[in-house]
Amino acid sequence: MFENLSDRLTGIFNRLKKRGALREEDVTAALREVRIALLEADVALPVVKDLVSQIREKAIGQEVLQSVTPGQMVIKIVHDHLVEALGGDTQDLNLNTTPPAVIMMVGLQGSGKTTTTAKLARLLTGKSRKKVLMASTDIYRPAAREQLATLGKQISVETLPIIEHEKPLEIIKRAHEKARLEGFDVLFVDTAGRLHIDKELMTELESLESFLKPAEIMLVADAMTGQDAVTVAGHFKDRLNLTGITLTRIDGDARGGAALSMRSVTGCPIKFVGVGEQVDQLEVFHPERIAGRILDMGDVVSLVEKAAETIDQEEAEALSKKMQSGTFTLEDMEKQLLQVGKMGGLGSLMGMLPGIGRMKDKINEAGLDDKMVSRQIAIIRSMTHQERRNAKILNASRRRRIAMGSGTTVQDVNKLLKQFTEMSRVMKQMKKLGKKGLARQGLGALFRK
Ligand SMILES: Nc1nc2c(ncn2[C@@H]2O[C@H](COP(=O)(O)OP(=O)(O)O)[C@@H](O)[C@H]2O)c(=O)[nH]1
Ligand SMILES: [Mg+2]
Repeated sequence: MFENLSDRLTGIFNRLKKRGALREEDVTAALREVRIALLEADVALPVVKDLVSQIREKAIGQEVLQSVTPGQMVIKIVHDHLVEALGGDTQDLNLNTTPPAVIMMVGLQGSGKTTTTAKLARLLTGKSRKKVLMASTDIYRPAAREQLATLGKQISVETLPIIEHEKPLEIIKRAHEKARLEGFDVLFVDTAGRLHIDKELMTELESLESFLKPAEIMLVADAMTGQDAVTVAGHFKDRLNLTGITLTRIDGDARGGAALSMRSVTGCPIKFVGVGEQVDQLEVFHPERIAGRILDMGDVVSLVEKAAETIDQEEAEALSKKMQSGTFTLEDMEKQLLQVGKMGGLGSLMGMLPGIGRMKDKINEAGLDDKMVSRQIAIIRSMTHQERRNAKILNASRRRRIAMGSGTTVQDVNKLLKQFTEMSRVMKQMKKLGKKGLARQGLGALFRK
């Protein structure tokens, strides 16, 4: 089997002794590997070309963070770019129209339209408590409409009664009328597919679209289709106003390249992924998961992220300004404590940062553990905004109230305030240390007794 991308990039960058900014020739060498990885993940060639040139522009000249290798840095840059290319945030169904909101499902035969229709209907009737009607216009495949009816029974969602010899346009007119008269919120139209794109089908779908004016036209595509995905998606996009994509069979061993291709060719967000045959096996699309799958790079991204957060230069700078103006508050301390949590707790933090690793003994001595961190956060959260901004007003009665509110003792509150004072003091001293040292030292101050 292939080595994964991290191994390959680490190999390339092992030759490098010097750290600092990523140089053009190193980036070029790395991107050769990235290109192969993308092609292996079944991303279509034109899409790969685009991605690689965009990534090159971003990577050259980037500073390599301390505590990660240049290879890891490149992977992080590639990963972030893929996430962006996949559409960044997750996206919901658009039901924002006069009811019934019509959701039209399109795609090749066997892509998973009927199954996905039922999955989405189940989602909407369940959590969102919508009144949902489903109708199938697949008059070509025997028993295609019965398949939807059976699924409907299974999930207790109504389907349009089947009338023999009705044409697709007649079916949807009847469905729309029923939905309107009987106060349905959402109408799913599960359309017919073909094994390949054909003119006749496209014309039919266009006429359905112009009658229904759907709030969503969801392209359902099989994640395993790889390269073909681009052509298919392109054709649908040319003829219909696609608004979203559901990628099915992501539970198979496809590496997710189809997702990138689809997204790039249609410009439509991927909204859901099918993760199995059962009606509950549908998930909201998460770009990071697919990006991770495409790059097959294990923990590298989270490692770099953690390192980046810890020595987040901007944050350190902001903090440094606060120090200088003497405005470090309990709110800032809470932010720092939350960061510890985000980084996977103290244990994983210590493994990652040499600066913290050295403090291990002190940490043990102080009896500092993850539980203590969440207790401290609870204490700060039990304070009023005024108190968080001005710790000086915390008199005995306020401290008693905070202890009660956070389920701790007054001793705990006192201890936290002592740490806060100590942190402020240490931070003032650290001012001269410069940006990089600051964030780390800020945390370090927590570990003093
Ligand atoms: N493993 C897996 N199978 C799926 C998924 N979605 C659909 N299928 C299966 O794919 C086959 C075709 O699905 P169907 O909904 O009938 O496709 P349609 O022709 O587009 O309506 C069925 O056997 C489904 O159970 C999925 O996300 N994962
Ligand atoms: Mg079907």
